[in-house]
Amino acid sequence: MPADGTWQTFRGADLDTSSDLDYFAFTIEGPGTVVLDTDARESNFSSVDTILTLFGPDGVTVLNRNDDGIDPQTGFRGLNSALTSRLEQAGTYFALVSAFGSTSGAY
Ligand SMILES: [Ca+2]
Ligand SMILES: [Ca+2]
Ligand SMILES: [Ca+2]
Repeated sequence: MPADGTWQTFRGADLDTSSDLDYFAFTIEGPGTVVLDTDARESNFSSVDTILTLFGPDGVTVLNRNDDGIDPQTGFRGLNSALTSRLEQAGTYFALVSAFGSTSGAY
């Protein structure tokens, strides 16, 4: 997940129910671009329809949000969310993965 060419992959993440909220924290040491994506449908993990929300270091400010995106690695287009954000300040940021509607499952 973190910026500057480092891919970090979380495997086995799961929205157990449609109201589950999964938070991921990551820290950057300077300005950079962060790329986030979910692979539920692309990788046939499940049919969950993900939503990604990126929060600033205060954990409250929404910096970016995506429901249906384009995978930055593969170009896969669908209900999996993906987003790219330029972050100007060092700090710990938070990404939230949640489910659209009544879907749930691994992503
Ligand atoms: Ca979960
Ligand atoms: Ca979606
Ligand atoms: Ca991907």
